[in-house]
Amino acid sequence: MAIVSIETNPFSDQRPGTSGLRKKVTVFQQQNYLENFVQSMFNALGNIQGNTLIVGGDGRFYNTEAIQTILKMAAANGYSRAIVGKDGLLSTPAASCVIRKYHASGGIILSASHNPAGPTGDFGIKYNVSNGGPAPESITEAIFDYTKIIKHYKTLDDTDVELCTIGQQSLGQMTVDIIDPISDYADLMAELFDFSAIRTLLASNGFKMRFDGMHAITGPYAKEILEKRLGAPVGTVINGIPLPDFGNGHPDPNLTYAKELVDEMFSDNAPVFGAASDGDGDRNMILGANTFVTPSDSLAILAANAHLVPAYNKGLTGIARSMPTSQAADRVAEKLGIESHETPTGWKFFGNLLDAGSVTLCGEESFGTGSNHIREKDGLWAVLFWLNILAVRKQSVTDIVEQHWYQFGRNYYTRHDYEGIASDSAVQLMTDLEAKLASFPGKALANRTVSYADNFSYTDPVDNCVSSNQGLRIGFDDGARIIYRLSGTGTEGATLRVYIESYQADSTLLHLETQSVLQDLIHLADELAEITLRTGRTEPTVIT
Ligand code: G16
Repeated sequence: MAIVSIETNPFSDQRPGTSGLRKKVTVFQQQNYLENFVQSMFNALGNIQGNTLIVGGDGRFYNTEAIQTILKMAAANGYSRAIVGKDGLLSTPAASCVIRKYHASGGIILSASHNPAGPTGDFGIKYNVSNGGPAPESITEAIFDYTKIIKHYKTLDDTDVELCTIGQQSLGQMTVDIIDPISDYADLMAELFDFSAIRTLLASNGFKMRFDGMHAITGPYAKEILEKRLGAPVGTVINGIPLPDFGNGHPDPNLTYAKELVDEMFSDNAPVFGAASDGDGDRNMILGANTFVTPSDSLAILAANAHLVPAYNKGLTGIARSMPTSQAADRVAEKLGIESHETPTGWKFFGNLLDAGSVTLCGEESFGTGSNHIREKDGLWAVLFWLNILAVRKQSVTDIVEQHWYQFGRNYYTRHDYEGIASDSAVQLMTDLEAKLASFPGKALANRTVSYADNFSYTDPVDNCVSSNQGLRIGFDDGARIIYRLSGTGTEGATLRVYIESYQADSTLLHLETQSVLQDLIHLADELAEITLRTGRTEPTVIT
């Protein structure tokens, strides 16, 4: 068990994206690729001697191999303790929970979120800091800087750790604790929500729910919490066994990929409540019988009803949303008289606001919602929050959504994704559009007047760090917006995301079809950025 130093050469493509480093499995399998990134993480963190590290992942292909490599390198680099989920499993929210609970100095999470898995699929790695949240840009950029100059990495010449046995082992000078990946997280959920009210709801006549684990990490968590602790009938959780290739599926909980659930929820015999989570358990999709709740509306509705839930009944301090998320939550914050923040895309931008106590709830259009209970977005938490509201209000999901619109008005909202376009055309499209923005304010377009047009830049109110180049925004005098961004999570070519929103307060116009309502803005978005002309695409790959 000697510590060995291995010579290596830098890779040029290890800059972390929106949420860590995500690449094809085959890229990670290159000799020293993972090792270089992990050593660069440790170098960027500085003094890690004697620290505790949490390690776990979403169970996708290459998870356990990566964990063995990481543990040996952690021991060789001076960590004194590693805490690892049994079988190498930890959902992203559970990892955040245990980092906080065991006062670890940080954690390494292995996941490419909702991206498909398997030998030809995607893999990913990210570092979370001691508050349980994703490392801020200052750390991810420092990691990237080290990846460009790395010459050696340190590891241990030792046998693998037994990941399947709960208990303590040693690896060199480091203690390795294999823990149950579910219980700490499930206990936290029981502290936040009224489990007794939810239990009564789930047992009540006529109430039926379905949760789709999409063969990813949340299946065992959902079975433990919904079926065991809350008494939902066995079978409530479908696709509940995590598989290394996610059953060849695409565990992205949206209307396109959660097809089995969506078909059931829009059938004649639909359950009252349906939900799904993603590969690593941090995303959520909420459905009622024949109703899809947009993630932006879901955030607003959770905020407006938070007083009904034990953990939040003393009030919220504020709400934060990512810039492209609809402005629905802002209206709730205004009514509650609390702070409201607009941050760039990426959960890491919520960390400082949560730590400072400026906000209690956060959310993103990309099916992410969470609160100050941890520092990641949390899929099952959102499901339990909705169940708690349903248990207290005793109304259907549809009624709750409609009443919300009557009270606050409706932000019609859609996202159009153009996936797999050539990276240089995508960058050129954004550059050329940005050059035109200054001429837009004051112009009449799509029967509205442009109020502002800019490239979103964010100054963190806590540490004053500036994050620029966060998406092109065109805002109109009636509150409508068109936003363009290039995704930071894809692994092939570029994905252009176009986010379109328009507000309606007239109570006779709240039940229209979203794409039709937004038709003029959708056309305008194409025309201004010349999407069809430049990409040859006549329609988006995914419409949400
Ligand atoms: C990650 C981030 C989210 C972000 C999402 C989409 O989610 O944590 O904050 O909204 O990616 O990012 P992009 O639009 O750049 O693709 P996840 O669930 O993939 O980890």
